[in-house]
Amino acid sequence: MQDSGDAKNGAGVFARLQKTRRKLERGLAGLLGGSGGGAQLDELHDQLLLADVGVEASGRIIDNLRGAAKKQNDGGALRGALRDSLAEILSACEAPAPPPPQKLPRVILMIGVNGAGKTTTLAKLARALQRDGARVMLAACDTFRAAAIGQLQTWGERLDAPVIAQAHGADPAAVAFDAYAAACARGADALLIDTAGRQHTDAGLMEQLKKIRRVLQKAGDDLPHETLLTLDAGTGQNALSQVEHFHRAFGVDGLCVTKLDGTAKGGVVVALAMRFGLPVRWLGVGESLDDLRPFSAAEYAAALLPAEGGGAPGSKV
Ligand SMILES: Nc1nc2c(ncn2[C@@H]2O[C@H](COP(=O)(O)OP(=O)(O)OP(=O)(O)O)[C@@H](O)[C@H]2O)c(=O)[nH]1
Ligand SMILES: [Mg+2]
Repeated sequence: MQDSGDAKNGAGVFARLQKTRRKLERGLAGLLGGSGGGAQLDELHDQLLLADVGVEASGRIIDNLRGAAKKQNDGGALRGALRDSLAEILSACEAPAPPPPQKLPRVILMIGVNGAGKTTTLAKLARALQRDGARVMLAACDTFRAAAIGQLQTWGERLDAPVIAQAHGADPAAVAFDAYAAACARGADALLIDTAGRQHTDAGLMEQLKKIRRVLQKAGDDLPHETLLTLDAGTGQNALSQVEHFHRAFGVDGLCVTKLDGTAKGGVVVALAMRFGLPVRWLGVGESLDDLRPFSAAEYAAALLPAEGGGAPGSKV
């Protein structure tokens, strides 16, 4: 799948992660200029926690750095070792794109708590697929919130993609089934299914999602081909409990982490990598259709902590 122009120009994740990067840099400035001694490492540990990197990942990073500091104890080496350590943890989230399904359309189910960015990410993903030449259809299975159907229809108009919808309050599983039939009949390459958001602890939401899946599976055992959980990076460590709940109660194939442009909590992706190692498929870096980036561990680590001098590294980010 192609990247957007912004990312190609080298201003992708790197440019949009500036709030998190600034916070990390401010916290680390004194330390990274120093010798990497014990007290400095304790201070660094605190700063990593403040950047939402999480307890487990911060502990692992400090252990790695303690080893590195014994061999080479200047600030530049410490900085490089810290970035390598972030990249190593983040690499748990890198996964190849899922293989093409046996039968088109590819069906992607978007799930997540309310306001996480599911619908916006679905629209961005539709745009990315279209850019690769796919004919995309959308299914309005959030029949819970009154305005949700109209919101998806507006995206559909902008994308010039058909939207299959029923009335507010209709059975989401019935909408999904109809949408799949329509997508098959019209020869669509991809069907993106929008769902309702509620608190992840809401048993009714999980039952509704399971019913959507059960009904889809009447048409094909492997449906949906991909279930993507959307997480708002700004929720910080709460994102971990969202993943835990959704993964246990429903099953998740990959993560979309949104709103990275507006938060200093971008370190949460490191915490997610350490705890779950689930593929991070997409990053949301703004509200417009082109503000979606594929995830790369090395690029993300370099965006969090660039080489000294701070400019965008020679990579794509
Ligand atoms: N800055 C920024 N805003 C985003 C991003 N993704 C989504 N948003 C905004 O977040 C808000 C909620 O997004 P939605 O896509 O409606 O979220 P949702 O999960 O579908 O919400 P519900 O349908 O209520 O469950 C909207 O105002 C979006 O424009 C992002 O990557 N960056
Ligand atoms: Mg929505």
